Amino acid sequence: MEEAVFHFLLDGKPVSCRRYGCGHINRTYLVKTDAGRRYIFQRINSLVFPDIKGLMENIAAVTGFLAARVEEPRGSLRLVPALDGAWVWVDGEGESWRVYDFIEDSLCLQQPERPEDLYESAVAFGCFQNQLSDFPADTLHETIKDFHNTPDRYRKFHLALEADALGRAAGVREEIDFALKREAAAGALQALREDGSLPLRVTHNDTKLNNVMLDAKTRKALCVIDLDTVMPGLAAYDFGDSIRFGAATAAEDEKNLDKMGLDMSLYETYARGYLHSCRSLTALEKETLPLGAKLMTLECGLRFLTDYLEGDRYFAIARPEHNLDRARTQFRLVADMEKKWDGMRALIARSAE
Ligand code: ADP
Ligand code: GN1
Ligand code: MG
Repeated sequence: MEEAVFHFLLDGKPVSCRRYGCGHINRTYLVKTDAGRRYIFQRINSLVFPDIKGLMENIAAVTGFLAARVEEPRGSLRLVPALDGAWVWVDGEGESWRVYDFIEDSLCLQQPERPEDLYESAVAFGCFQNQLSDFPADTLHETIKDFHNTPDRYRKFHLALEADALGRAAGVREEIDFALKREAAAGALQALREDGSLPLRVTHNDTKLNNVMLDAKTRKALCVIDLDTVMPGLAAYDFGDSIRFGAATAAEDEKNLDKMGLDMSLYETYARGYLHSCRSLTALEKETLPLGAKLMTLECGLRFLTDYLEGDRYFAIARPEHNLDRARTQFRLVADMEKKWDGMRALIARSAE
């Protein structure tokens, strides 16, 4: 890290550096300079993202496109070039680093502190999708192949289950059965994608509340961050992942499962903000939004469970059964969505009128 700070075109000399944020994937640092400027340094996770060149081309193209369209300077992430003009600098261990301007006077929340926070995140993601509706989606690299291809996530789950490398399967039979019971219906979105019924959009694919910056004073949406997974995808992925994270009544790794469920009022709040700011959706896209919520939650639980079976190689963990706890909350949330299914669909149908 000490070395990375000297390889980018910063305003001033670096005077401090510390770990920052709580993402699961990259290693993030906050760097300050003697000119009073702040920067976000990130070591990109090369296990998760094998094609860093393609990933950075996506981010440079999307941030360049957005920066030319938004007036507020904090309205888009801004990359800072390395001394040689490239967007990444590779350290002695072969790890890639990139730098963004720090988005000042902003907030990044792990959980909504009030419903308006979630509404604003919906506005941020809705605007993001709308602003990119004339961006050529097919020019983007698929930075993680089959990222939200739920049947393919099941295929990987089955491989992990058969291998059972750490002998953990016997202890999580209930969770395994929960996932298997839902496998047959889990391919619905992928089928609509493959038969062309749903348009391919530029999607963010990781639309958690903590990937949105809000203005610290007004608490209005500023911009969307964490663009590593920007790829061609379905609107339902982005809507769904936001609901999974933001309209849940408990944190993703809550141990007390009784606290976990879908907050219908937050669901309504997010849907309102999203549909209001993203006007370009087709009727079928709108209809598939609740399905996106259910399938993104199921898929995420399946990914956590797969990682638990494989020995926690993908998601960063802070305690031994962290991924299992995460899988359990996600499955509990799916079960609650199943109970509230008719209401979830009716609400979208009403909001879309
Ligand atoms: P990860 O993929 O690991 O989640 P993120 O890109 O989301 O990485 O960054 C992790 C955290 O760092 C964010 O949740 C946010 O708090 C903070 N962060 C990232 N980029 C910026 C930025 N440009 N300005 C201010 N904070 C940022
Ligand atoms: C990861 O990077 P972060 O923490 O925003 C993951 C998402 C999961 C999420 C679960 C590239 O997101 O897909 O939904 O954790 N990102 C990647 O919290 O796999
Ligand atoms: Mg993030």
